Formats: sequence, structure tokens, C-alpha cells
Amino acid sequence: MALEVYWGSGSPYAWRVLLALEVKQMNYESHRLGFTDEELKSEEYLSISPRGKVPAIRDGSVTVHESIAIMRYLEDIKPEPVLFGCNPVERSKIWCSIMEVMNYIEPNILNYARTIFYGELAEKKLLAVEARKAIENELIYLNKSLEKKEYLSSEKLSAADIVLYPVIPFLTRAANKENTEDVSGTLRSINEHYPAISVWCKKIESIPGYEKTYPPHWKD
Ligand SMILES: N[C@@H](CCC(=O)N[C@@H](CS)C(=O)NCC(=O)O)C(=O)O
Repeated sequence: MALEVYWGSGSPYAWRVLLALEVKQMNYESHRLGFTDEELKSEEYLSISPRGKVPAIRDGSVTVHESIAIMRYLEDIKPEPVLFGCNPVERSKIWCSIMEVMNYIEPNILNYARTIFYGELAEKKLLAVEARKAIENELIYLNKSLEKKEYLSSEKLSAADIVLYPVIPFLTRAANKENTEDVSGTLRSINEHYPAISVWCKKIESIPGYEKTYPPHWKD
């Protein structure tokens, strides 16, 4: 039975899973869900993803939700190419980068991009500006780290790169949707302000199959 993948267009979390599947060259049955309660909170979908969020997967009798847990599951069922490291040192570096994205960038994404996409800027502008500044600090840190090595954790592609990558176009899209100096800041142009991140993005974008993972509604 084919692996079933539930995702939503534009979700950076779902995008991680789609990218991992391409890197590992895995076949899957795709289920694109809309961001509606009918689709995400149906009894059937909640039995796969109990919080009613994307991404989630079903592999026979196994269901997994949470993007990074799914990526780790994929590594177990299809170990090559290795994304989570081959030895304790590699693994510790990869997990450190993943945890940094989760702890220092992800909480700010909620306050930044979602405020813009959900049209809540009028009430939450201060929160969005604070989040933008915190994200910029993280991007400075990541840019410095990517000046020294090819990929986030080492000289080769790893799960850490796949965890971070979708966040960058997601933030840029949010920044360009609003596009005022105080809300968008430097997030409008990663190329201009964070050149090492920009070079690294191009490496991810050259992964065979990348185009298949690009959010379809962003192409419209
Ligand atoms: N921590 C989760 C986050 C998943 C998540 O927040 N997904 C959003 C889309 S970006 C979602 O499905 N939201 C719909 C909802 O909460 O109703 C992961 O890494 O998979």
C-alpha cells in the first residue's frame, strides 16, 4: 500500500515533508487538503492527525503527525540518502540546528506571518514588528553560520536544511504582502540582506523534484 501524505498548499510544515520525500525519492499518494474545518477537522482526518493539522501521513496501519516526527519516520523506512546524520557528532549538530529553528524562529513565525495572512495586523501590529525583529536576529545568526559551511549543520544536506528552508519563502511572502518598512524590514529581500542564506536557498531549490513541492497556489 502506498504511503499517504496529507498536506496543505503554503504550509511550511507540510512543505518540509514534501521536500524530504523528494530527497529520498519516495513514492506516495498525495492528499492536498484545504484549510477548512470540513477537511481538517473531519472525524476521518482527526483519526490520522488528532489536532486536525497538516502535515500527516498514513503508512498502512501507522499514522504520524508533526512534520519533524514524519521526517524521522521517513528516515527509518527509507534510510538513504541519510538526512539525520551517520554518527553521534553529525546527529548532535543536526538536532541542534533543528531545535534552534523550532525554539527561536517558529514561535515568531506565528506572531509574524500568521498575523499578516490572517488580516490581524491592525490589532497585532506591535507583536508583528517585535516578531520581525526577532526573526531578523535569527537570520543574521544563520547567515553567519552559512558563510562558513555549505549547509546548516555541515558540508552536506541534512534534515536541518529541510526543516528551515520552507520558513524562508514563507516569511518573504508574508513580508511582501504587507510591505511597509516597520512590518517588513529586511524580510522583503533575503537576497539583498542575507546573501549566504540566499545562496543556500538556491541549493535547496536545485534538489530534483523541488518544483513538485512548491506551493501550487503560490504559482497562481
Ligand atoms: N508543529 C506542527 C505544525 C502544523 C501546523 O501548524 N499546520 C498548520 C498549517 S501551517 C495547520 O494545519 N493549521 C490548521 C489548523 O490549525 O486548523 C508541525 O510541525 O507539523
